[in-house]
Amino acid sequence: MLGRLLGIAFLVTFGTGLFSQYLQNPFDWMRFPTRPSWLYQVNQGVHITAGILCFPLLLGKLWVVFPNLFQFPPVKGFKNFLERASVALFVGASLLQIFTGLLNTYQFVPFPFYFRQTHFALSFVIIGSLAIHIAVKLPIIARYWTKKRTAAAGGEGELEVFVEPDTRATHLPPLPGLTGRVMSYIDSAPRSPAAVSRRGFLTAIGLSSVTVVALTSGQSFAPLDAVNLFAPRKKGFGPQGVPVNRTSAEANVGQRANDPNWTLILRNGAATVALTRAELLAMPQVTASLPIACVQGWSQQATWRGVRVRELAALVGANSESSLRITSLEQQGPYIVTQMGREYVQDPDTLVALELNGQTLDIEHGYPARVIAPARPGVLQTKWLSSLEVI
Ligand SMILES: Nc1nc2c(c(=O)[nH]1)N[C@H]1C(S)=C(S)[C@@H](COP(=O)(O)O)O[C@H]1N2
Ligand SMILES: [Mo]
Repeated sequence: MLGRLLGIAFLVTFGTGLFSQYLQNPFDWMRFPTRPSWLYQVNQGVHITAGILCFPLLLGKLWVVFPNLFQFPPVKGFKNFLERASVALFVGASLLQIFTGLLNTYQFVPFPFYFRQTHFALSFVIIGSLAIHIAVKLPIIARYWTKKRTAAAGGEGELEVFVEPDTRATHLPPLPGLTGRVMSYIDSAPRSPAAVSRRGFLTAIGLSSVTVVALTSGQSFAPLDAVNLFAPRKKGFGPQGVPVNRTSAEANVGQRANDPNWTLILRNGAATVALTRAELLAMPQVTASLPIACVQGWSQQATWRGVRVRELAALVGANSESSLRITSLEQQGPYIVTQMGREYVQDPDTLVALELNGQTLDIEHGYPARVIAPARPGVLQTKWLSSLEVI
């Protein structure tokens, strides 16, 4: 039962993770939906929540199989070696994945490798070794479900107990009459059945799952905001009611962002236009209600006001096929330059925002101007804009 839930959680995190990865690192031919505007918010909320759920599920599953991890002799032949190696890879990679993933959501990255690349690569190791694991166990799984059906249909016959070779049957309590129940008991029973009952064990896993999700997922899902006690960010907390990921001090942009001579540079080949903040404010202003949705799971709906990006791009002759290269005033760090595909450029809600929640954009949110677009990862919503370049 834990294995099945864990399998679902892993597939969900894998799918949502792939979506997030390709939004940030697309192949040229990739296009993405820009609606609904909360698409990425939900994707990432589900990704992080399912990832957090993996803690009780994976630790519970490991507890169940723990004695099996230390068999003697450790390897019985080549096939057994392959099987055990894939399980070792699976367990090691999964633990590393969820622990580093959790630390990353708290922006605590004490490991000597790039988080995102490692997280991405490990996800394939995990899904691959999981596929091998399931393939190896397929006969047992098939047999389990066949027996269960027979039992449910009231099928008669001998009480047959199927146990894995290493299970010590003497440790089992007296067997009740139902084949399906007996086998599921063996399947998931802790190896010292006297210590914890099956029901007690599952209740503990269930309660801890509900607790960790309830106390953190309010960062992504508004109805649980009130009990969000442990997530790294809280809705509504921060300047202008929006959390901040990287401050202007950390990004070291204060001086350039507050420079009264700041202009937004629009470029298309040789054509260049420079607009002051006053000139931007003199253009038609559009209001859009869009979330900031961080890869780390937290998100916040906000009201943004500013100039349509497609209108600015058109000033330097961009057309509906044009993508943009977006540059920040920041001088260091991985997100100075980002690219925006044409589907976002063309969306009427994609703005160079000048106001947030009815006030001049706070410097922590990207003053003098920032990009905000529907259904994009927060990390691509560039703050402290410097230039938009048609590519
Ligand atoms: N120039 C720049 N823009 C940036 C960042 C940054 O570090 N530098 N952080 C991004 C990330 S990771 C997120 S989640 C959002 C957060 O926006 P906020 O701080 O206004 O809430 O800004 C994005 N824009
Ligand atoms: Mo972010």
